[in-house]
Amino acid sequence: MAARNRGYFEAKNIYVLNLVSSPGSGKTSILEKTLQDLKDKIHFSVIEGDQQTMQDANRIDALNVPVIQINTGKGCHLESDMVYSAIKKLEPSENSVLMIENVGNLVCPSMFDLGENKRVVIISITEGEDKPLKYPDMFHSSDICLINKIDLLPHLDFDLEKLKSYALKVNPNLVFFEVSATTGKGMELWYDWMEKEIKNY
Ligand SMILES: Nc1nc2c(ncn2[C@@H]2O[C@H](COP(=O)(O)OP(=O)(O)OP(=O)(O)O)[C@@H](O)[C@H]2O)c(=O)[nH]1
Ligand SMILES: [Mg+2]
Repeated sequence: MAARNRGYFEAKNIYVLNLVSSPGSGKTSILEKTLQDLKDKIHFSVIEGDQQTMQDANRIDALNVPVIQINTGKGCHLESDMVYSAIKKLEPSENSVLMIENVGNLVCPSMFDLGENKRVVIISITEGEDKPLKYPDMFHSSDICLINKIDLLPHLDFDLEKLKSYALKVNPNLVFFEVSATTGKGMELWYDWMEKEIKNY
C-alpha cells in the first residue's frame, strides 16, 4: 500500500515528507512556521495524525492550507492505508508538497512506510540528549533531524554536540538542522534543503 501511495505521488509530482517525533516536540509549530513562510512559493497540503481531536488540523486550516485530520483512536501511528484514504479526500494538487504529521510517538511510526520521499524526525532540546540511543529506530529510519526549541538553550543544561553524536551512532547519514519554530531561528537552512529536494525530485 505504501508503494501504491508512492506511485500516486510520483504520477502527480507530489513531494511528501513524513514528520515524526514524540508528543509536543513541535511538529505542528514547525509546520505552521514553514507554511507561513513558504506557502506563497510552494503549494502545500497537510495530513494530520492524532489519536483524537481536530486541533492540529484547525491550526493548519487557519493558514488556509488544505488539510485533513486522521484520528487513530487507540492507534499510535499512521499507516499507509489511512494515508491512501486521506489523499482520496484531500486530492493534493499536482506539483505540490504534502506534509504528513504523524501521531506523536517516538517508537511506533518508525515501523510504517507511508510512501513518503523523506522522513523528518524532530527532537526538542527539552527531551534530553539520550533519546537517539534509547529510541534508535526512529533516528535510524529518518533522513533529516530537526533539533527544535533552540531558543531555550540558555535556560537548559543541554549539549547539542552530544545529541548529534548519539544520533550519528545510530544513523551516520542523518542531516541536522537546529531550529526554533517560535523565533524562526535556523528555519532558512531547513527551507533551503526542502526547496533543493523538491527541485531534484
Ligand atoms: N520555546 C519553544 N516552544 C516551542 C517551539 N516549538 C514548539 N513549541 C511549543 O511546544 C508545544 C508543543 O508544540 P506542538 O507544535 O503542538 O507540538 P507537536 O509535536 O505538534 O505535538 P503533538 O501533535 O501533540 O505530538 C507548544 O506549546 C509550542 O508552543 C520552539 O521552537 N520553542
Ligand atoms: Mg501536532
